[in-house]
Amino acid sequence: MTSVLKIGGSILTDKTRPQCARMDEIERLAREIAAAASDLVLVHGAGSFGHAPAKKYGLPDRFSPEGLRVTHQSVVKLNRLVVEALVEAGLYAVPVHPFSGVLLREGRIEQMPVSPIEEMVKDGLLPVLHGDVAMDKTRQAGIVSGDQLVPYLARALRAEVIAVGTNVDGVLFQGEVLPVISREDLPRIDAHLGKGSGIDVTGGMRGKLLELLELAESGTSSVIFNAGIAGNITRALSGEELGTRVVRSR
Ligand code: IP8
Repeated sequence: MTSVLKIGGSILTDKTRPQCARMDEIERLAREIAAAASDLVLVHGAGSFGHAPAKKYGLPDRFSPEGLRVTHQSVVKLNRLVVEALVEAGLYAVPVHPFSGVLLREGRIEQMPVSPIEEMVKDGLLPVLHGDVAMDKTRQAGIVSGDQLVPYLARALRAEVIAVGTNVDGVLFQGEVLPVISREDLPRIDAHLGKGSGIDVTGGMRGKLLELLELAESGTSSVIFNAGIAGNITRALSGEELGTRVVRSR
């Protein structure tokens, strides 16, 4: 049974300060994953390593080879910190950089090599992907958010546990966590969906939710939970109910 876990950049970094990693949180997440992980693909957000340079260079709206290079190199730095912490926690974590293999069309993933990732998981490795820049067939420059990678990987790997860790308790509506949400609830809650803290070029909670609602419509449910609370990552990976479950509409 394969699991896909995403940890948001707001947990791993201070999104208000460029290239500011929260090492204590990265190490905690590594320990929690080590306590629960088997057959796992990890995706992490870019946090201030990605969103700050992307905004500086006007990505993805403006094509800038220098912007692509600088932003990619910056997110690779965060990925290295995450991978090293996971290795330190005893896992066979390996980096997988989307920029090297993803091709977008109109901002959506058109191509991505998933077979190597499948083999890594089968053979006990832990592939660690991240939000990244990517080439776009129609728009030249693009950004591939971890939130778009999650449903793509979940479908391709037929994952059974899909968990998206953020810095809030789930999808909030009028101060309360919605335990379950489907596409039918969207019109009612849309105006209340947070944009997230700090600089975010990929849509915060709304962007995340839209991706997962689409995945749910194809029959695969997922959970959005607070990864900032100790123990929650292990709980989510064990399939425990917490946060908001995103399900298919009735
Ligand atoms: O933090 C964004 O990825 P995300 C990637 O997963 C860049 O949305 C380069 C800003």
